[in-house]
Amino acid sequence: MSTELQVVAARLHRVRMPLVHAFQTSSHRKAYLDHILVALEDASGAVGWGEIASPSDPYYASETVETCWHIASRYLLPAIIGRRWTHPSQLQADKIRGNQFAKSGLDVAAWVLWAEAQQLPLATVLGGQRTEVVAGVSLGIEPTIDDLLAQVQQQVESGYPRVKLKIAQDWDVEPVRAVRAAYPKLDLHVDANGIYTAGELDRLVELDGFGLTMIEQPFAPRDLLAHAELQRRIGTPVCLDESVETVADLETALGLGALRVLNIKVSRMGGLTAARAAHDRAQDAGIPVWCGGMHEFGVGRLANVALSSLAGFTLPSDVSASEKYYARDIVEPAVTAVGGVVQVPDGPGLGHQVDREFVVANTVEELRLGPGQE
Ligand code: OSB
Ligand code: MG
Repeated sequence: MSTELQVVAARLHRVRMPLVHAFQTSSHRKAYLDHILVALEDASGAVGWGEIASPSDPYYASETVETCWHIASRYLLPAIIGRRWTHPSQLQADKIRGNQFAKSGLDVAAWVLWAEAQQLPLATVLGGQRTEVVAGVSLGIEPTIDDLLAQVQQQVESGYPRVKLKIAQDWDVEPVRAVRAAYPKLDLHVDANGIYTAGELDRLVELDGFGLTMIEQPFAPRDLLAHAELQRRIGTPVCLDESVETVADLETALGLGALRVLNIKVSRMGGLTAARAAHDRAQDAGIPVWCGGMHEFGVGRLANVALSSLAGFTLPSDVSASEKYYARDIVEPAVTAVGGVVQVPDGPGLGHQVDREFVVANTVEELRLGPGQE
């Protein structure tokens, strides 16, 4: 498509929403989230929305909400405002190192604008084939095993066919044993968010006996050799999340035998452009992929749904229905799942309306950048 687009102004909204159920990982606990919505305004008057879904604190990745705000307003937006472009990939901020979450919000907004300009669904312009995608749920660390079993029961009863459990040294073999005993056939996997060290490899080998679909990111992001060593010792596939921020990271991990499954997050990869490239590379290498999540609000969630429509996303995603996370979402209608299946929207762009009034009502900070402004 050769229609020319030009972002003439942009807005950032820092939006705060409480979670329905507080979430605890191996590193932190959250009861509400602040994400930054990005609105890119085209010369035609059209608006493309994206979401910077960075955690508040630098425990999952190195970014925070404040660093994303700084990078987006000081570097990323000034570099695109006023530029003419015909494809979102032309707006990649290659000169700026890292800062994937900040980059992702702008990249998604550009893809949405581009899809809307063609009156096509985001999934279609990405090359997605599926009309529906299968979602699983990610469950945090709970105060007791009974609390965890109640969470698993609630989600399995809602129809989700796959459950992922967050684990840490004091919450691994026992909760996995309990959930496995209660659900012998459930598609179950665990995610450590990098909390184990190479010296604790034997503890992870113990998890090999529970028929898990995968063990996600047991070791620190840069410790690819430990992942490769574990993969040599167990039959359960090792899945990487935090370790892969670029396609080059994936290449290195493949070369080392550090993974058999890849979690692709739009945010962690710096946007849909790079997420799609990682999907293509994994598909070539015969590595199954699935779409991870960051508790996105509706905008980021719909970008995840669109990405999940690509052919290589053969495993259930972490892109559950809005209601698992938020009492009310910022898109209308909210994202729903029936029997764990989410429909890929067939309307233009995101395919759902952004509820601007609700966004404004939940905005705690706002910035507008236009021509001549820094
Ligand atoms: O590692 O996948 C992760 C949430 C916050 C930080 C890291 C992770 C997660 C999740 C949530 O697992 C997935 C979801 O959006 O449901
Ligand atoms: Mg993870």
